[in-house]
Amino acid sequence: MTAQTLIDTARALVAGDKGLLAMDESNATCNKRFAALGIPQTEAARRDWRELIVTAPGLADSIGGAILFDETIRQKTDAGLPFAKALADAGIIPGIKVDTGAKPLAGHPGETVTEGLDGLRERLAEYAMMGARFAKWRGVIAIGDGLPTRACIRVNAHALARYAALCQEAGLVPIVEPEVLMDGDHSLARCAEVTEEVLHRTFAELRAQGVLLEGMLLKPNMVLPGLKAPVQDSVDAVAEATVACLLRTVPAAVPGVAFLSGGQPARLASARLNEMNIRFRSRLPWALAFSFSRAVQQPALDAWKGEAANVAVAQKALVQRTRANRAARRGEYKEEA
Ligand code: 5MM
Repeated sequence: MTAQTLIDTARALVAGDKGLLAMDESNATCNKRFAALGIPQTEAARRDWRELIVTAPGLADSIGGAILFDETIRQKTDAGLPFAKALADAGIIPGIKVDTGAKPLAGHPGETVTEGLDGLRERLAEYAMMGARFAKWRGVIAIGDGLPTRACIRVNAHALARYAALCQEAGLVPIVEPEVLMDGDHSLARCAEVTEEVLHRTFAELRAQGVLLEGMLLKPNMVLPGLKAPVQDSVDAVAEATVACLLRTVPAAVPGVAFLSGGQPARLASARLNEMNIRFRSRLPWALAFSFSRAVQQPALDAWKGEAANVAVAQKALVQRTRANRAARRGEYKEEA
């Protein structure tokens, strides 16, 4: 596997103003979202939901890559195609979430470290055989009283870089996702401070471990006030703070930044991405894209409710959100009725 292949894949994932679709919820997370709507929490229902997504007409117009979960990459469509093959046939690059989750960090109450490095080399080889061309790993950083600690930032950045190096060795493009959570009542300024520190440490580790910046993508949070913050800043202020933070921390060699949505309302996430691209796109060294899960899937899941009769309407809702976000990449998103 050459460096050029990694570079080509990383660029292809964000080419044509498209973004990524995160459909890599672990069973626990997927079941939680199903439970809220009274959908059975079974492997069959999860497969049905993923089939609805992968076969949605027009999905490939706005989505360059889709991130699968381990269970999903082993499942097939009704037509008998493995999901990774169905995506590739549609022109969407298949990817895979390879972390095994955020676990309590010893000696640091309220903080986690993401696990999954043991045996990762072998798992990556298997996923590559199944058709995956990129991978994803999420480190989680909480803001709170005395949080995050330096230790939490360091261990998560270190793990992200070890994962990224292993991915590139296996020919898979790493999506590096250090997520600063929205939970809490912290201000936009505090989120900016923490996100800047986390990204600085992450890129220092990526450099220390020899990760090829041109052959990776960054999946960060937007810089936002906490969900319970008394002041909820404007779209404009969020766009400015987010881009300022990225310009201070993300090397120009990285081809793309694809945001997570983190629990933002779907339309607000689109509006914020749109504002960043309207104001800054022409001056930025990297593409500003999206890698949303909830902000793309939730309206469709609400429409589906686990009923076969609702598949078409749910697919329309899904594709509508992907189109809205592609428009936001161009700075052409219009507020929806
Ligand atoms: C932050 O979560 C990622 C992006 O999703 P949102 O746009 O909804 O924030 C997402 O890819 C996440 O990593 C997956 O949903 C998997 O989460 P779990 O916790 O199930 O591993």
